[in-house]
Amino acid sequence: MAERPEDHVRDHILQFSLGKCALGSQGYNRVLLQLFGYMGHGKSSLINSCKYVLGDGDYKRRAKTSRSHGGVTLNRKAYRLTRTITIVDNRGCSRFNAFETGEIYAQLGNFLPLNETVEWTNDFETMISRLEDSEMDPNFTDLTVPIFVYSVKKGLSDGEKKETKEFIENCRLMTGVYPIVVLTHKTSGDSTKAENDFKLMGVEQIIKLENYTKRDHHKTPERHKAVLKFLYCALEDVKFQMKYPRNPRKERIERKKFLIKFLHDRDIKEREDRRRLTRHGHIADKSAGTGYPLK
Ligand SMILES: Nc1nc2c(ncn2[C@@H]2O[C@H](COP(=O)(O)OP(=O)(O)OP(=O)(O)O)[C@@H](O)[C@H]2O)c(=O)[nH]1
Ligand SMILES: [Mg+2]
Repeated sequence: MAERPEDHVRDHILQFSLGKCALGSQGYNRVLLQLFGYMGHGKSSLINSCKYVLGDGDYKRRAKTSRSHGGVTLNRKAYRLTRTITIVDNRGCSRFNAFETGEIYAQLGNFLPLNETVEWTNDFETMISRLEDSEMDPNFTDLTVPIFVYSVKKGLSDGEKKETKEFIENCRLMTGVYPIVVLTHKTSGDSTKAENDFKLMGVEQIIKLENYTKRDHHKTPERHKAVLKFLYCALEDVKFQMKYPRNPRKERIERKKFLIKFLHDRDIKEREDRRRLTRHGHIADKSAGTGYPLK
């Protein structure tokens, strides 16, 4: 049977090695694709799609998916895609304000261990104590690419756009790369509008696709190509970053500084909000806070 162009892309992904980058591996030994997004937008399904497209076997639901509403994935779990690439599933967020995202920035900076149940917390002391714990076994060797998964079925409100823009900008500050946006449910909504919304937020790579699911995993060339394109783009991003000299240890320290400042500012704001609300006779509501950038 004649080789199809997508077979070359698949081989390229399967054989990708950091050692073959322009300046060698520079101390990294793994590419970590870390998924984020709202609950039920297709993060776990994207992992299953990647495994399906890169493997030779049947469709398997390796990462557990939800029926519809989301909130199914609670732990952060890593799945090995190739010798070099690992993809990380994550708990979906209900919002992307400062109170939800602190945990994500700690994950992006590789300050939290993989494959462990981690209680999400907003408490400043607990977060700082976790950062200190991470020094026991510091991770300098993972090169992280953030992936924001968004279903075009939903549509972003103005408030969500503002929060998401700040989140995306902070992801860049934490990892050095703009997140790649994967728009799922491509045929169930206005994907062009969603694409434009994310472009306006500064996102450079936007992949529109229809995930393979348990209910519908009939292989089609377009679906296959879109999933491969997503992985190919992530590796192109990695190759670009690796053209420049990097210092993983120094980068980790810079990220830690960002994170501590973010957590500190958030704590102060939370206390102020609480004081103000208590003064007015209301009970403070953490989820009512707005997002603010790391800078
Ligand atoms: N038609 C279609 N269905 C999808 C697509 N992506 C996900 N689904 C379905 O949407 C539902 C939610 O998908 P999940 O992959 O569980 O979403 P998630 O983001 O992991 O959800 P949480 O872990 O709960 O935050 C499941 O029923 C999937 O089968 C897609 O691109 N197209
Ligand atoms: Mg999930």
